Amino acid sequence: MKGKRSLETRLIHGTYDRERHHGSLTPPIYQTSTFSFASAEQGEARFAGDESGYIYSRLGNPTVDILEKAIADLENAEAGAAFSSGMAAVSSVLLALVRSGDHILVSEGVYGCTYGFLEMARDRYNIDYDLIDMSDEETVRKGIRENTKAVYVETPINPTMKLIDLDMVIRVAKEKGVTVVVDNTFCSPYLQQPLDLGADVVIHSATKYICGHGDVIAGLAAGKAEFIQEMKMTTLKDMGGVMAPFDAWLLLRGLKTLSVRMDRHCRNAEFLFHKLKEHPEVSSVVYPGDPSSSQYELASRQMRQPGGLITFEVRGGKEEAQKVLNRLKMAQVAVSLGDAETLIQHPASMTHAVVPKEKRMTMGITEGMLRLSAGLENPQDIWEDLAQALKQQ
Ligand code: LCS
Repeated sequence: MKGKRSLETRLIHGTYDRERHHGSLTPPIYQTSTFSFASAEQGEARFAGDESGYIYSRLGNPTVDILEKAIADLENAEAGAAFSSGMAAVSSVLLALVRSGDHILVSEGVYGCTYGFLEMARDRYNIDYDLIDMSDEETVRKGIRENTKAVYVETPINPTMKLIDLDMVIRVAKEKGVTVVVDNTFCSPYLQQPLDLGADVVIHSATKYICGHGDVIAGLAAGKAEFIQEMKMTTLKDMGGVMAPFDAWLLLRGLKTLSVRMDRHCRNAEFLFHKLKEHPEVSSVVYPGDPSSSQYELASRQMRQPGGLITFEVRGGKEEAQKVLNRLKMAQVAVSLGDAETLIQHPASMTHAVVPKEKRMTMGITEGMLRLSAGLENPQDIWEDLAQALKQQ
């Protein structure tokens, strides 16, 4: 965006106004549930919306506001919203967009609990959805129905690392006037900026790269001010998945180092990709930075760097994949991603266990697949650990 400082600088200086907070270098934590009114009339005016000001921390909190302004700035959005988890962001955004009888078109492959939410919404609340392969323009066009209110996309997809061409999907959705929601968790605003490509809403599980230290569960969304405000006053306020002030503070701290952490995550992932690709016990590796892959051109166009995640297939299926996990000495066998520690998990039995096996197969989640989130350790140390775990098969 014109006139703005570079993203690396905005991650640090951002939109936080120190003068309003006694010059405090870091944002203060307003650890309060409620705000006192000077008078009964002031309370009435605040509730009526005739006077701006805080009321109750589920409706707004100054520390959380600082973070919401930061994510809006980083995603080049008009406004941002903070949630108690990434799933609170996913569910609050989608429920604010649809009504009973509506339809959501979804990329074939999403995080397991997003799939679980969509199933629940269909079974209990009459909100239909289709998972489709979004690699083909005509399939996307045909997938949009009269009652489609949102196109929901993850790219790269968790855990298969398949990419979706945002430019194409957004263009087709716009032809039909449908809102596009992009889950940008795997990239963070540092690697990919879907709103600049025309998407309407961007979502993050801020638990991941934005936090970066494995100590917070949180979600963020950014988009047009009108939509964000409407969501805040409905699904966010009334379902109540709001972020705690201390968590907002930890995320504001995490944001300052996002660019340096991401550079290192990406560098480590690239190093590990080359090693894994050559390893005889590894039958396939999916990584957006693989120059021999058909996704490479799209990755180079859409993402600033290929990211910190790699998915690979171990020869011998689930049994062998589990053996590899059990032999690791440093990398942690854990779900989540984007932390300082290298994390590795078995999607079929962990993050995507909720997805029925035949659906998992259509999504490309095989029994021998492992997903690795490259940490910030020395890459050679990570590889030595992985290599000793793979070698003994
Ligand atoms: N969207 C994506 C792409 C995710 O990967 C996750 C969590 C969520 C949304 C939900 O965020 P949360 O509520 O957990 O903050 N993904 C996880 C994963 O791959 N392993 O553990 C959690």
